[in-house]
Amino acid sequence: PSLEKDLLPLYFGWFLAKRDEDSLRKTSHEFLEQLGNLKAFKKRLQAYGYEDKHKLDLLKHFAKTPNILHCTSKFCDYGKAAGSEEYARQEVVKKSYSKGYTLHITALFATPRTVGARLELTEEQLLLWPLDAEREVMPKDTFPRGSRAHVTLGTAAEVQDVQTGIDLLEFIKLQQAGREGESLGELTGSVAGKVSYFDNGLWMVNLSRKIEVKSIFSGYYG
Ligand code: 2AM
Repeated sequence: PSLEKDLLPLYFGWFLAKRDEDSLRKTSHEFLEQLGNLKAFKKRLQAYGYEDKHKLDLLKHFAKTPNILHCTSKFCDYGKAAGSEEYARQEVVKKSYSKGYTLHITALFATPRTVGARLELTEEQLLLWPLDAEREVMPKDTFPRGSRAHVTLGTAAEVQDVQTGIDLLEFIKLQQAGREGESLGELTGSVAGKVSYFDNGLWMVNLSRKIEVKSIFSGYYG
């Protein structure tokens, strides 16, 4: 038997194809522009730490954008993260590596910390979703599997990417508690949909038309 072990990546996930990545970045800009221009948004800036509505530019607020748009399925930290070897060893992970998948974006959301796209994973994609993905970051709550699935589109300075999934679960937790959010308007065009506000600067637009993006399941070793 070989003494060499398989190298584990920083993370496994679905990586957006270049064309769809470019277009999702544009969609993200469009979302932030339209959201920032909503009267209802301008009236509720406190959570974002701005007193003066003329000072808030959401595109600037989310100063950091990921180099590669993706949905993380399993954060391995090159093997240091709990459960990463077990994850990588699964037949379904090996078999799916470098395969193409269509991801379905159902909503876009912004919080004072992060902006992201909510994904609805298919049955096939859920096979690649770790059983404890939600519990890992919110151990006290119970969520349907795949609730945390997202693409980070941007983060405020000093905020880590991992926050995006935690913020998404915060929305879902409120929805599970029966809160639908305050209906505060509609966005149009590529980001058409109803805007809901959940206090503390939590904004979500449920897209009238889901956005589909092509991706490749793979590992990031950078
Ligand atoms: P993200 O999935 O929300 O974008 C590299 O840092 C990637 O791994 C990022 O995409 C990041 O967040 C994700 N990531 C970082 N730390 C993580 C953690 N502890 N758990 C899950 N994903 C993490």
